[in-house]
This record gives sequence, structure tokens and C-alpha cells, in this order.
Amino acid sequence: MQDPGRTITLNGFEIHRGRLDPAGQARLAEEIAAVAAAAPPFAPLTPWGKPMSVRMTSAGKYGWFTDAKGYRYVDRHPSGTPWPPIPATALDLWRALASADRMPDCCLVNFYGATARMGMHRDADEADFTWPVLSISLGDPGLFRIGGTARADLTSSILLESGDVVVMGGPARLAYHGIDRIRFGASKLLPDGGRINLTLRVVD
Ligand code: MD6
Ligand code: FE
Repeated sequence: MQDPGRTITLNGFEIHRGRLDPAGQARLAEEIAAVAAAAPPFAPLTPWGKPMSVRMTSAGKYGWFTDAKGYRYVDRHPSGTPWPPIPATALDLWRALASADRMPDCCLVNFYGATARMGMHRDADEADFTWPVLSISLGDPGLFRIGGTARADLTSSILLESGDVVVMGGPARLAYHGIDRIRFGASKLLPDGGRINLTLRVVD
């Protein structure tokens, strides 16, 4: 763990190092296993018809989805069942770091295998950008790239490790970011290795 308990601000992204201790990480990993059992992860198709390298599922009122019709929030898993509830451990972090008054509508769960990555993007499918996005990392470290609000802005990179929590709010809410690669096998938290990232969002 790098600098547990320290908060770093990079391009307006607030990075809380080691915010979840190992017991909290293990508890959240179990809660996510229950989400994945109820709503099995899938590789969504980008609007360009290519499957994403990251597998995804969601919890909460809405799940994030993409296919030929584009990026959007949907109220059902592709199987037709409603999304399971957002894990309590994730809601506790939202209450502490984002808002105690308004709970998130969506918890997007991203599963990264050895070669998965996430291209530079902005989270802009929500209705109200005054609410932050909160992200929680579990398992193998991932190299997180942060830019500015224009695609051409300079970028910096930081390794997100298991237990790190990132708050993307204020002027950084619409900044570009992505995951270049993960360090597969570096963490023993998840039985099959890999990285899990949760992002909590207010959608409506
Ligand atoms: C990831 N995260 O860490 C991808 N989005 O795997 C995101 O795309 C993200 O970490 C919004 C805010 C924080 C994030
Ligand atoms: Fe994002």
C-alpha cells in the first residue's frame, strides 16, 4: 500500500490512499461477488461494434450499458432482471466522501483481466454534474491516467491500488481519464486475480 491514509489531489481528482483497509476490501469483494452472482458481468459492445476489454455489471436503480444504440443508463440487466442493491461498504464510502443526503443511483462494477484496459473518456451520461463520481479500486493495481476537460490536455498517471478511493468532482467532474494497464497478479485479494473498479454515480 502506498502512503495509507494520505490524500493526494491530481488535476482536481482527490485520491484517498488506502481508504479501505484489508478487512474492508475483503468485505467489499464478497459483496461484489453477490452482485456478480445476481447480475453476471458481460463485455458490452461499443457503439462501434467492438466488445470492451473490461467486463461490467451494475448495482442500484440503474446500470450503465452500451451497444450499437450508444451509451446509456438502463434499469435492467441484459437478462431482464433488475440490478441488485449497491453494496453497503460502497454506500458507506459515498456517505463519508461524497454526500450524506443523496445516495447514488448506480454502482458500475468493472472487472479487469490481465490485458484489459479502459480508453480515455469522460463520464458525461448523467443529468447533474454537480454530483461527484466516486471510484473504489480492489485487487491488482491499475495505472490511472488523468487529463483535463479537453481531450488534448496534458495527462499525468498514478497507480491505483486496492483500497484506494478517488473522488472526481467540481471542475474535474468532466475531465478525461482512463486505465492504461493493470499489474496482473500483484494482489492476492481476488481469488482469480485481476482488478475491480466500482464507480458510484447520481444519474437522475
Ligand atoms: C477505473 N474508472 O478506475 C475506471 N470514472 O477502472 C473510471 O472510469 C472513473 O476511476 C470516474 C471517476 C473515477 C474513475
Ligand atoms: Fe470514468
